[in-house]
Amino acid sequence: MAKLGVIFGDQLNTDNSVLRALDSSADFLLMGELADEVEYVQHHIQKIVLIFSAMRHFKQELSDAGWSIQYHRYESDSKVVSFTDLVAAAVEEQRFDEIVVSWPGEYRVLEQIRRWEKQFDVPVTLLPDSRFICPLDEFDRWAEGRKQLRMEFFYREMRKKTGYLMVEGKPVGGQWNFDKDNRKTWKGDPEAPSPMSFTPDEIVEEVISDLEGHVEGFGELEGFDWPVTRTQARQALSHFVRRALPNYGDYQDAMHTDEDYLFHARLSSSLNLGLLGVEEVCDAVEQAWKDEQAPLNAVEGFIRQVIGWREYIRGIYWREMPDYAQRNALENSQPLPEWYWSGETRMQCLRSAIQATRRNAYAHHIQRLMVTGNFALIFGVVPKEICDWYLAVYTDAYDWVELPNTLGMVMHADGGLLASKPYAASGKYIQRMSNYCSSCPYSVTRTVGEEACPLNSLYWDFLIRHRERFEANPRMKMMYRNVDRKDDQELDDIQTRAAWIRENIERV
Ligand code: DLZ
Repeated sequence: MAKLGVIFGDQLNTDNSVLRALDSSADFLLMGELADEVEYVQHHIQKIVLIFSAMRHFKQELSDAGWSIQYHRYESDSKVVSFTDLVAAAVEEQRFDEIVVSWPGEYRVLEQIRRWEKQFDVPVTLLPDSRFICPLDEFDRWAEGRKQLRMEFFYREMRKKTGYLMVEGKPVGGQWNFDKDNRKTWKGDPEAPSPMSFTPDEIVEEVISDLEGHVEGFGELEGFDWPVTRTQARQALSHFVRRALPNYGDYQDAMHTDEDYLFHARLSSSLNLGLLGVEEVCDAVEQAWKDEQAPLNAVEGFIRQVIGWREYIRGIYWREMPDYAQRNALENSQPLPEWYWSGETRMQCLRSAIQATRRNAYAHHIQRLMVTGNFALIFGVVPKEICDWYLAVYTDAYDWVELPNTLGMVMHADGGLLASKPYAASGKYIQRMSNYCSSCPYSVTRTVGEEACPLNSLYWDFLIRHRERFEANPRMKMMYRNVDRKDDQELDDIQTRAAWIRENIERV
């Protein structure tokens, strides 16, 4: 009897373990565009169009390669709305002796899969997700017995394991991490290259027309130019390596109102869809360093994000779920401001980052961490609300990557499991790293009063509110010394201003 393999929409890698385990001449594949997946958060419309377009292309490639594949297209009135419905319809039509899937990207999907064996009376085999280089049991072995799970130590293990930027067992350049060299501000020079842009092909146009009038989504569709095939993703990779990588490190943390991407790769959507693999991306980047086309700080910074941070975040997700999603260590209670969806706030940094997100379904890491993230942290947004926002608005966001990044790194809601201190900052940081403040109606040099930058009072208020938790943290001693320099009147005024902002957040 034949086997049934399910290919998830974010696992479009040609080395998908389902494809390796099945026989194209005897077995069947199943893929589906599903209402439940479209609706569980209000995804950016570009994210939905990207996933469906990439899925349809992949389906075509599999058919051309001789696979028998059943593909369910999105229909607003279809009774097949979930992965379980999709499998139910397939096993009703034909008997299979095994259902084979690769480990999904989201816990809620894993919960569905775990019910299938009983529900359909067919054995289910769950294979490792081959889009990652660190298997989950290897991550667990690394994490076992450690009090703190610091990325830096995990990253070193991955460097040793892969051999990237290693010579005779030692890191090249005598250091593991060149992050300190990656904090330059950008003032228009060197010129920032545009990321590679892909004109929507017939399949993309067809997806757009299928969704029209049925799925609204968040943000703008106009300007959709994402790579939707592996061939396009590889072109985007070489474009990045040639044009942006040489300056990627220096300006990694810079932000500017005129440039949405600066020197960032914009490859995360392709990596997280399986269109690009970890090794091919890191090989290309390392080669640029060997060819003296890109400096070590850029190459190391990039490789760290891919074999360090990305793998580490995934390990944390699967180790800590499901209760991780419920954590709220700072006991936040503020709802997410409405303007996170519209971008209609007077604060230039947030306005710029959110409007770019509406346009592009993308923001780079420092906009995510230090603008939209920092505000949510110091304002005290309920973690679930900000996590759902991050999950919705970016083309690269799936629960495995978004949840630990937002709940742990941005919101410190896991109590410090992932980050040794909260990344709280005042307007001063934004001023240093961007040109946002020069066109903002608020004054970054003021903390209280109507015209004062809201981030300033919220920052001090955050430190005051959480003093008990953070004052003994060695990495925050300096911050509390600065709090202690303020007199009672000043502290009072700060808290009054912060309380006003909380009460009037939709007008800020
Ligand atoms: C995010 C998403 C969306 C919007 N739509 C689909 C879909 O229709 N079909 C699908 O297979 N996957 C979709 N995804 C990704 C899933 O939500 C989910 O993250 C992964 O499939 C689990 O690996």
